[in-house]
Amino acid sequence: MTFTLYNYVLSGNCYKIRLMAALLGVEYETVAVDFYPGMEHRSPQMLSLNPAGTLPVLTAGDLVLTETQAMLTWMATSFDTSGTWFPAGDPALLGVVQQWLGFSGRLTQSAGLARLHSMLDWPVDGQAACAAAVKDLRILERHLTDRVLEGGLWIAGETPTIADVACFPYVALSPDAGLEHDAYPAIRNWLYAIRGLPGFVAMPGIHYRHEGTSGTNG
Ligand SMILES: N[C@@H](CCC(=O)N[C@@H](CS)C(=O)NCC(=O)O)C(=O)O
Repeated sequence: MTFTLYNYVLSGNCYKIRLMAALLGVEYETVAVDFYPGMEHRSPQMLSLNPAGTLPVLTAGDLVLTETQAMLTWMATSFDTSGTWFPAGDPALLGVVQQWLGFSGRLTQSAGLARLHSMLDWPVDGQAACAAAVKDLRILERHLTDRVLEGGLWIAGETPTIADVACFPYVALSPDAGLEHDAYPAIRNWLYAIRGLPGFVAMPGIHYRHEGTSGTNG
């Protein structure tokens, strides 16, 4: 079974799906959507798939998913043979994963909007989005610092989960909105670890761990 991703290459949310597919080694098809300047995500055809008018959209047969967190859950439970990306058998760990999936939604509304405002002049309050993004970066930095003190590296548990994939893009892309990572050593360490995962793929603004290895694992 494969799936189709309605995709915009500069979208951090679309990238979450491309990254998850690459980490799981899953093949899929893409339909390019001209998000900017075409605003094609709000075309009648796209609104009939996703009335919310957002990207990404994932289809697999009759299944239509319009929320990134649901897509990551579906992909991990459908394609991950290790069972570690979505630890369904460990209620406490799964609770933490779900908590940080929720946090990834906050990041879309903070760092994601700050970036859209900065890059595409998106009509939102850029200062408010940046302030919210700084608050979220500090929350994540504190959490990842605690994880390191516990001997951990990932957001939840001993291996990367869909929570890491969900939180990664808008944190990695925050310099696009002028929010550098100098003050966040634990975040920098975590970003570096994700960029080194087997199968990792880059996107504009997020490079491979070792420059010069474009297209292959860093
Ligand atoms: N809750 C959605 C949000 C997705 C989202 O905000 N996508 C952005 C692109 S990265 C978008 O389509 N924004 C267009 C808009 O809000 O008009 C999800 O998690 O998939």
